[in-house]
Amino acid sequence: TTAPRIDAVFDLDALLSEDEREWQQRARRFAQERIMPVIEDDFERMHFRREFVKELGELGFLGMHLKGYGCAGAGAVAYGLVCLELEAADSGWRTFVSVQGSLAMSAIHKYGSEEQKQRWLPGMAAGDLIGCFALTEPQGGSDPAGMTTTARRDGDGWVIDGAKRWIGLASFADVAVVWAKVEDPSFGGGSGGHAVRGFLVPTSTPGFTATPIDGKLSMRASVQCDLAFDGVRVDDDAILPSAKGLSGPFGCLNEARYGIVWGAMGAARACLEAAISRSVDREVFGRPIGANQLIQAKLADMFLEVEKGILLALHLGRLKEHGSLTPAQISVGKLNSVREALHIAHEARAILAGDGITNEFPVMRHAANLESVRTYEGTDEIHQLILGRELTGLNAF
Ligand code: TGC
Repeated sequence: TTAPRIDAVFDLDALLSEDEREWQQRARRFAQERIMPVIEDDFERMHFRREFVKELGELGFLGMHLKGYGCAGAGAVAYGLVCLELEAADSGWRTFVSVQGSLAMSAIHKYGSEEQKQRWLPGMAAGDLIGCFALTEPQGGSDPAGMTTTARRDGDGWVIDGAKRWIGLASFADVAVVWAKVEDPSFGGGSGGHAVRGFLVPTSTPGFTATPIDGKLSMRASVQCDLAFDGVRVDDDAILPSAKGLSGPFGCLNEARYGIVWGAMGAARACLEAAISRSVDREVFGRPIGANQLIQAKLADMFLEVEKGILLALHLGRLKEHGSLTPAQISVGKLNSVREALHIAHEARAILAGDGITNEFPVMRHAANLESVRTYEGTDEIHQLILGRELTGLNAF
């Protein structure tokens, strides 16, 4: 790996605490020793390695930014560094940590009752239980206010009907955080986004089905599912008491989008590393291709964007630690990191020439994964429009 050489140019380590560097090293070791030896094969076979979940829990990576309930209570920068190192191996594993920690566990931690937190969080932090986050629906993900999944009052419980799509890890999950519209005005019901409430649905509940989506050419070592809710009955205490309206799920998306700001830079760094090592090893016209000015210009530009992206992520992380990070700032980071990571992956593929399309190098896998990362948690265009609204005061949605 040339990662230490890339790190050395800017000495970003100097901006980190010893504790943060330890988190990063721990994640880098897991990525290199556990994920890297198997990832090409898992990607090829569309295999999600369930046994890693427990190991990630033991390392403290699950819900690591949360306090109490068995969670590590680490800082935002430490969490970001873990996302970066995991995604340098594969976006699927950073996605798992995001869905489990930033989405499902955050929802319970932010909005759950004490009983709900005690019931679910310790097992999820340990990797004994898996959670998923069911927001996006089959007709599209950009406008959650238009969701059609409903929860209606039935005696002292709730009955959920509807469908969700692209729900990560749902077929492995023990609990689903399900966002649905309620009709009962005493629970915030009515029309539009204000009627949205969250429910904790054990996946063993009759009427709940999760079907993995086949034919994906991206995130193949991860699992995304179609969900169906066919008269799914849950008790009164399944509702998240403190999430009222769409600000509930958006509060969790903020957490996951923040992790992507860091994670995508890990994928970018891995592509840059592959391009650097190839530039030194591969000879054409009697000398290493890296001795050509055109290749060096590409490497320099790729390096620039990796370093700028990590510095931006670090700045956002420090703002998050001070409690002042805004959704618009997160949009800047998510849009920039994923867009630049994809560009870097494409440039690396070009430097690797024909071999770049094979799984001898991780570059096509990262490029394919990043197409998903670009789309979920707010597409590039959604983040452009969030920023456009911030700059003009005009809402283009
Ligand atoms: P609007 O409908 O007017 O606002 C609704 C309420 O939400 C509040 N809000 C936020 N709160 C906290 N953080 C944010 N980032 C927030 N954004 C909005 C807003 O203040 C309002 O609150 P209230 O109390 O007044 O009701 O919505 P908007 O006009 O603000 O937003 C429109 C838009 C397009 C930006 C938003 O709908 C959006 O971000 N759309 C993209 C949704 C998205 O990212 N979907 C992808 C989900 S990814 C996923 O679910 C996959 S999980 C990964 C996996 O399972 O693998």
